[in-house]
Amino acid sequence: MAHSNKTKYSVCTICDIGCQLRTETEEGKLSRVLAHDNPMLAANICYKGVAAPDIHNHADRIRKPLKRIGERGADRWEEISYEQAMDEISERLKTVVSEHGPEALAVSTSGWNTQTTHSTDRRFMNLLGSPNWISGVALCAGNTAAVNRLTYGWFPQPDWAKTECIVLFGHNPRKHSWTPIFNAIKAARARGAKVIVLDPRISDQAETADLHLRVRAGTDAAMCLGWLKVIFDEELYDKEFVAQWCTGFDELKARVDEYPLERVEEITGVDRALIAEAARMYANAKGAVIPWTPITDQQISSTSAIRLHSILRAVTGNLDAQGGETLGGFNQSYIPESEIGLHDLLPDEQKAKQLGFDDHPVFTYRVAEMLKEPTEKVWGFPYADIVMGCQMANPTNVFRAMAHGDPYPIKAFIALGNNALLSYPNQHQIHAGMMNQDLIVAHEIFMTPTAMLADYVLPGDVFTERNHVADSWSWGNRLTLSQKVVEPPAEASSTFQFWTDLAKRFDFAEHFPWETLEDMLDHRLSRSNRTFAEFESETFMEVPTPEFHKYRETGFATPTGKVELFSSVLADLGFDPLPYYREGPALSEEYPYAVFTGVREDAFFQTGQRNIAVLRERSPSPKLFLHPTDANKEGLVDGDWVKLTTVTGEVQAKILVQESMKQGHIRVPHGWWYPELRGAEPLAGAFLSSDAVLCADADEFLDYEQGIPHFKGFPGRLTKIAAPQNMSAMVLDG
Ligand SMILES: Nc1nc2c(c(=O)[nH]1)N[C@H]1C(S)=C(S)[C@@H](COP(=O)(O)OP(=O)(O)OC[C@H]3O[C@@H](n4cnc5c(=O)[nH]c(N)nc54)[C@H](O)[C@@H]3O)O[C@H]1N2
Ligand SMILES: Nc1nc2c(c(=O)[nH]1)N[C@H]1C(S)=C(S)[C@@H](COP(=O)(O)OP(=O)(O)OC[C@H]3O[C@@H](n4cnc5c(=O)[nH]c(N)nc54)[C@H](O)[C@@H]3O)O[C@H]1N2
Ligand code: SF4
Ligand SMILES: [Mo]
Repeated sequence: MAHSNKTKYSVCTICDIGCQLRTETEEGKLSRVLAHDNPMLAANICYKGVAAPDIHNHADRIRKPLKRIGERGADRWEEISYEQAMDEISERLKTVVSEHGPEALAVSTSGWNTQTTHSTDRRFMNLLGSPNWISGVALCAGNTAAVNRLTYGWFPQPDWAKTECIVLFGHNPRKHSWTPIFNAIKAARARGAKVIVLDPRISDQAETADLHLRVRAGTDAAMCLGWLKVIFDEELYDKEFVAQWCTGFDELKARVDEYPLERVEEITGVDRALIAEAARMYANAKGAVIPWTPITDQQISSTSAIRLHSILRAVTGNLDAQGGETLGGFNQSYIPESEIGLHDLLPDEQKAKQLGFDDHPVFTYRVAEMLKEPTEKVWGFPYADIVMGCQMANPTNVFRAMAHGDPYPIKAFIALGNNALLSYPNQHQIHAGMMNQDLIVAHEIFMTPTAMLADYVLPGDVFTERNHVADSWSWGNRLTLSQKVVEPPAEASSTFQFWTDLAKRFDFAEHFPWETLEDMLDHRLSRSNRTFAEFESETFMEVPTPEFHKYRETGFATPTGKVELFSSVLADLGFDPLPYYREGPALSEEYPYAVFTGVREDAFFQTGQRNIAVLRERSPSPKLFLHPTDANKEGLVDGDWVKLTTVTGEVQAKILVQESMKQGHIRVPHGWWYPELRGAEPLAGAFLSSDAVLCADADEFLDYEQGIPHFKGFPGRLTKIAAPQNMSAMVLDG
């Protein structure tokens, strides 16, 4: 798609869906961010994107490297030069490596906001010898990608343009939450596509859905088994595809027979007739999709639930099919992140030290190595690091190693564009782990609670201050131009620069041959004989037309070359090769409510933007949703403050009584801290209202195969408290 040279296009990274937006500048500063001028893309903007100038020009942006001068976490700093910071970081990292080995370095990042390739992290770590890279995507699309590979070797994307039926397992895109997906669903509905929503609440998507199944939180795997029961019993599956392309049908069928609808109704709380109706609607549609959802990424039966989505796609003939879901493979004209990462350079013995490798291997190197051969055969390169999620360490194992040295110590921790303290389960353990480090570096744009715990805080640039070509996280194969429109302030720079400058100090310079970010983009575009400058002048976006049924030529990228209904990889690892339902930790008199985290807030992305006035005024305080019956029982009314307690801790928040909530359930929001309490409360109130305080990561809360925590329906109790003294009027009134 060509464009006029005057308009600048940047990919918004305030959230991770990456809308391409237009930018305007005034006197060298970003002044306005606007909707796209291409009518197909013009609706893809939300008020966070519009607020980009408020974020990028904010007075509190970190502009100079900071070095800790007080106790760790005391939030006292001196400004130092970038060169001094990099020299000291490099020396201290060398000391950690010489005392504890290279695996004592852990890096945490979610990659999309720092944008300039997470694979430079991996490249540096692989050269150094550390496998311990973790990411928020372990609880998001990254782990889904890894689990999808078990069944058919890639992570598909919905064919939004042609689908006739959309199934949303919780996933609730809205005008200001993943706007492009919201728009895609809206357009499909306008064409007549049906929407089925599975959600304990009457969510925004549920309100307009054709069918709404109000599942009990955490029971999605059981629901899918019920759907398969109907689909098999009523012979609604694609027999030809199953016969030719799937292994393990009989074993799967026997497993599914263990889930008659009476049992599924009992587990999920949904009427069996409605379960059957939904299964039929999905299976009978000529092209149906189950778009990715974080809901099944974050529950105790996560691996089974994600596998069941994969299996449903396959047996109904919706895999790699028009109106169903497409398997894209690597973009052929852009060197993928997977290649930049140099995963083949990390020795096997270091890969085997990756935390999680032994006990929860599904998204670690252990499975990546098992899938290497078929991946190379089908997709042309052995390491498919889709959505950054396919060769990660397990976060819980990493924080245990940081806190307790078990099974070996992690002593250096680098967080890049990730507020790690609040972004995984069991915040107390993360905190203990961080307090036990010899070196912490945070690459950040604002002073977050995580950055407050660092030895060095490096000022990050933002998406309007660097060039990039976004590759849909190696998931789809669209290429999207993102242009630098202003200079970064003072000494702010990219994570690419950070790794390049660290590599020089470690004698890895030959593997970091690029002087500038644009050099690296030139390298990545060299496969299609273009430079970044040429790409930039020719196009703003390349969208290859999806191809279907490619497996007929190549087979699937699994060990058997087929869709593995019975997973040979899980069998080899000693796990149940067939999907199953596992009940989460039981509610009790002491903890009578099923708590779930999530329901993203329109105004913020995850733990961010609480300091941006135009956004914060839309959502001034954290809210727990409660059904009116439960509120009555607890003697609570709207606006009361409560303490919510679980086995790992307690947080405070306001009550929002909602008819739309499911009885017996409580919603707790993600990511709350109070930038305005910096100086008044330790770590700016990071422990006051953060969901990570409540989420346990003891074994009985973890999915077996991936070690993913149960965020959907864990036990908790409520106690009414007085309005807190330390909060501002904005929080108390809002
Ligand atoms: N407890 C708990 N943990 C969760 C979740 C949950 O619901 N509960 N959700 C999970 C999910 S779904 C996801 S996607 C992940 C999200 O995890 P992340 O995407 O890592 O999100 P945050 O942890 O909020 O960290 C983003 C940080 O990046 C900074 N930042 C923004 N832009 C830039 C930039 O351009 N450069 C630099 N250097 N920094 C930047 C922001 O200031 C912010 O502090 O978290 C997961 N973790
Ligand atoms: N404004 C804004 N938009 C965002 C984000 C943001 O932080 N802010 N984050 C982005 C990211 S990284 C992600 S991962 C997505 C997440 O966004 P979504 O995929 O929409 O997920 P949530 O908003 O957490 O929850 C969606 C629904 O799941 C329901 N639910 C809770 N427990 C269960 C369960 O056990 N089963 C089922 N079936 N449903 C359940 C909830 O009631 C809720 O209505 O949002 C993206 N969009
Ligand atoms: S939905 Fe909003 S925050 Fe997310 S990328 Fe698009 S404009 Fe940015
Ligand atoms: Mo996410």
